[in-house]
Amino acid sequence: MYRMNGAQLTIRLLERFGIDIIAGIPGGSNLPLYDALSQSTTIRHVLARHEQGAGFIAQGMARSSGRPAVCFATSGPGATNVMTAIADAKLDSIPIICITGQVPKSLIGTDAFQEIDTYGMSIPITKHNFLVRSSGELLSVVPAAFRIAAQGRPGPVLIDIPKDVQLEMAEFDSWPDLPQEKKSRQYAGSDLELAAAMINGAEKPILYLGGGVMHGNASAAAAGLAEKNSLPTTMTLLGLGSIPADHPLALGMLGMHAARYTNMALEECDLLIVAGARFDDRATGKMNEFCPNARVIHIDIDPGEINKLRTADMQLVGDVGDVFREMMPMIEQRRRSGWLERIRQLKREYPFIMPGQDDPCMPYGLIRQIAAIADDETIIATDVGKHQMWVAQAYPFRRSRQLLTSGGLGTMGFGLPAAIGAALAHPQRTIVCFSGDGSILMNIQEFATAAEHRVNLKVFVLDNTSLGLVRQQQNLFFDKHYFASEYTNHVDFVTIARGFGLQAFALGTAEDPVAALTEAMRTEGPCLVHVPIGRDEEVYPMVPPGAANKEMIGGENHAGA
Ligand SMILES: Cc1ncc(C[n+]2csc(CCOP(=O)(O)OP(=O)(O)O)c2C)c(N)n1
Ligand SMILES: [Mg+2]
Repeated sequence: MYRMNGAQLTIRLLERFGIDIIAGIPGGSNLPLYDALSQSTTIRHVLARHEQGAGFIAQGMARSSGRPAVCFATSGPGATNVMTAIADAKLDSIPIICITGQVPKSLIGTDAFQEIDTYGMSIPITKHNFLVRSSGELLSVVPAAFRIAAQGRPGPVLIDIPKDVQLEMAEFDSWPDLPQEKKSRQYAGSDLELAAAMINGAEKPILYLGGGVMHGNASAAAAGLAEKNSLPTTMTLLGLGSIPADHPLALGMLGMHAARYTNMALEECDLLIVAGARFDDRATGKMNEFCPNARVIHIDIDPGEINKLRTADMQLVGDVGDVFREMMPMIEQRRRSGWLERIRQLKREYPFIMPGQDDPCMPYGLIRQIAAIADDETIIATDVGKHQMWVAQAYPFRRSRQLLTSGGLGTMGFGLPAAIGAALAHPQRTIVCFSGDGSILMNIQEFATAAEHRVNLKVFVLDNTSLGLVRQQQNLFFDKHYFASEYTNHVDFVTIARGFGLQAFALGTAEDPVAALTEAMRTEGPCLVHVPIGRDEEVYPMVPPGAANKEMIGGENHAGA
């Protein structure tokens, strides 16, 4: 017979389920949980400086490891502060478990101090949520949270625990087990045969890989299938790295900021094999003009995605890796020399141009230079803006989980705390964060957390004194009417970083920029590198919002095809 209070029970369950780091901030409503956490010998607490930071630290751990990660927040403002990170996890299918304190049950509904309807607020932005009513319930709620967060299409789960439930004693005879993963599978062998026949019979097929390939650990299976049948392969922002950027079949990212040749190849394809992707509008452009000639095979673990935006001619609902492996023997060995030659021709005619790629003080040059210094184990996090798109275009990602970026919600402020989470989960690796002068300010307080834990993190702030991606839209679509997108007060990021206890480098005044970058990358612990960038450096090519992908502007080959 075991006897302990709800808070102790929660911490013991988290320990048993392998959690070794929790990011969070205490407050009145979760103090029993913190008291129990102080007694843990296996869980390390990371005191964030803002609950949104704690949520993104958990995301960084989950995104880089593939395992559920946990964050804590108190009731009221603690809970509301963490909501953005939860919503972000929902849109990118990231398994985090957020445990919030709540006012005692007897005060719920009375507008008590720091009472907010956390359960109600989190319904649309979680995969599932719980309001726990007795300490004994935790024996089933906590295992269920782990199962739901990780199983099938992953996602965030919230557990709201009133303070009296944290203090209530529970008695029980045995510990619950960590639930085994049950794979859902809604296709028959004959479906696989039909899909394989469509692939074998296609003349101009393209494989389209999304974040689900990463979640399903299916990148090796995807590459195997692509190689056997010679399938040119494109990836979404979250799918980057599923096959290496330098793979001969790799077409890079598709959509709004894709290379022209990628979107042109999609125009011509006659079969789209979509795996773990959801036809996001940033990828497809105007939906009814996307891949106009293609039939579609849609492979996804979430049946809700099938036929949501594009009708599938063939659907395979199940684990992406299982589908690829089971289909492999039915796939013919093909060389497709005509189609691959056409792709090479498109690459020659519509090449991807990277202005300044040899200058380490220019966006593309900086990113290529960091890639040259880093190894494939390095984890790259980004914030949201032009710098994010430059990284997606130019960084040669070679494996899944190498890039941590906020795709679906596009949350400025994601980069720094997510990078800290990745660094905590992978202390032996180097973590790089590319941020912008706008985004870094949104969670800059987490530099204190980074310094406190001496994480191996190098933050590059690409400072164009503007909300660059917004300004670019004003340049292109609002007659250069720049409003509310340019900063007049210039922040001294180097001084600020030093104030937080980080080392800092100013690339703008470095005599030898490559040497400065190399030194920064070799610096122990966290550091910041300030990189001045011209306001007018734009991200090209670009599909205007709402336009078809073939209507890209900018980024032409001025030298002539
Ligand atoms: C939280 C949040 N607020 C607003 C936006 C809208 N937005 C998208 S990109 C961007 C500019 C980002 O500026 P910065 O971080 O400096 O990156 P840059 O584009 O200049 O590289 C803004 C305001 C957003 N994505 N997230
Ligand atoms: Mg900027």
